[in-house]
Amino acid sequence: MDYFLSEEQLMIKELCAQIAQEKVVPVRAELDEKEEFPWEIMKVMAASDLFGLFIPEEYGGLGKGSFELTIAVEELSKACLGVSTTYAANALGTYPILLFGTDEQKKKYLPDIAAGKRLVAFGLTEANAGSDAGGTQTTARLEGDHYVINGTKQWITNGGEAEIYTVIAITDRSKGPRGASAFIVEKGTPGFSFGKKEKKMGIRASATRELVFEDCRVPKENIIAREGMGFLVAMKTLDSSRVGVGAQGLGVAQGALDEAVKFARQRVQFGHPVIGFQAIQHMIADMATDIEAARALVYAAARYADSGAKDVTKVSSMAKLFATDVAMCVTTNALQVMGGSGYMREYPVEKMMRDAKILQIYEGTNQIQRNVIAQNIIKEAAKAR
Ligand code: COS
Repeated sequence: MDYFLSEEQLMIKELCAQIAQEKVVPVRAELDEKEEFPWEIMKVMAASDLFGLFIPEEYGGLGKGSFELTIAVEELSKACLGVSTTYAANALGTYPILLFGTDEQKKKYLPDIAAGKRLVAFGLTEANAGSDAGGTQTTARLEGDHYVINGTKQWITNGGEAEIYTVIAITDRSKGPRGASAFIVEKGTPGFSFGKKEKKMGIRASATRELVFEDCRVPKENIIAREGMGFLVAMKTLDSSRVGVGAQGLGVAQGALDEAVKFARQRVQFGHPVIGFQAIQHMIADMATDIEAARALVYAAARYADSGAKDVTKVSSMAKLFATDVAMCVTTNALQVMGGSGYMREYPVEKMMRDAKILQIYEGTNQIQRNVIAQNIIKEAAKAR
């Protein structure tokens, strides 16, 4: 289908497709096997200005939006979700500064982020605060000109590799979610260290670590927005970022379908290429239809977000939910089309299936997305009455 991309958007798509083919595809299996962080690919993306896509020009970026980021993430995800997670999580970590930062904070951090000089990570999740993001235990206490942060964040994408961290901590426990605040913490700040790198089922090129804060003193000007706005910062950040997770689902699904079609055209059984069998054709037709529906929804959600609409929560959750469920279904069925070959590491589809699973879990499980969608429908119905 033609989504009427502008010339500039087509250029971004082609550039990312080229990086994916030339730089990602040749090394993705090795990065997965060795659990190696894709620094070389990140350098290529930085040199191509791709880290600045969604950052305003006045802060050194290209001044584009969610839609352009979606296209970039989709193309990278066709090749490797470990690589695209590294890139997309950088945007996730940047949104708190972009959406709520002061001009000084933006001037201080965004140009380096846009240039890809400093990678970013978002620190929300904790051992006992996963789906229940309001259950944050990490604390930040104001002492003179500094906040003193104590606590541990868990499963943080880009942890250890990133230079800049946007972190949610409680400044007033008596206020529940309204007692959370958001902070910028730089790598190297005394009292801030990292746990071991997690061993994962998929997206093994991406780094996942604990962030450990032990009397970590950050200047009080590093608070994002005001005390008590941390939960809102986190929710608005996720509203913006979940469209990108949808784009990841879309990309990996398309990548898996392309592999399955290529395989089925050359695999001969009973004297015919298996693509000639209706059982295979129907699976391919279903996969392609699901992917197109996911693309239409993800692109519409990204364009809606770029229109300046305030109420993006429901549609970004829908895009994440639908496209990532499609990703799990399509990668599983693509592997099935390829039979025993699909299960082997010689082909990329088993990795795509392992990688796809996280999309239904991170940035809010798909069960949480359904809660968010339903809550918003209930609110809309109450308003309409
Ligand atoms: N935008 C603006 N405000 C929002 C919001 C959003 N997207 N989501 C919630 N809020 C507001 C609510 O309106 C409410 O405000 P009031 O106190 O004025 O009524 C406040 O925030 C608390 O909201 P709620 O009561 O819905 O919070 P819950 O503790 O029930 O949690 C969910 C809400 C489950 C949606 C939230 O915790 C969540 O998104 N969890 C998943 C977290 C996640 O994605 N983790 C992955 C980590 S990042 S990889």
